[in-house]
Amino acid sequence: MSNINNYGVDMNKKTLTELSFSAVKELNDEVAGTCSGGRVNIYEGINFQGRGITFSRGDGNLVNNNFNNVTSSIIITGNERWRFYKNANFRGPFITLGPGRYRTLARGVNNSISSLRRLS
Ligand SMILES: [Ca+2]
Ligand SMILES: [Ca+2]
Repeated sequence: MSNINNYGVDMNKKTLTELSFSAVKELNDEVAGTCSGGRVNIYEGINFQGRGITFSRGDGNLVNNNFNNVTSSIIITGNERWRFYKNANFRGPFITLGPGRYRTLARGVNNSISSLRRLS
């Protein structure tokens, strides 16, 4: 599997044709259009409704963004996995999610995420 983030880092060594082909091959148009090294979008409502916020690395305390314990849906672009924690400072129970669109979150995760970080 190629790694979009690595392509970003190594972009100067590769041709634009190679980059475009890899991105389009592995991601749908919507995701590819917003992908530039991996992002997560979290939303306060299910089905990506309500307020949303985007991170490229993570956040150790979602209180800072007025987003504590409200996340109900998630979109992950790029090739990285992300880890979402029940407590601030990357503590407590967590779930790990790969690229994709998560319209709802499991009971116990929904409205409980307080910090998140990109893995690798
Ligand atoms: Ca919510
Ligand atoms: Ca929490």
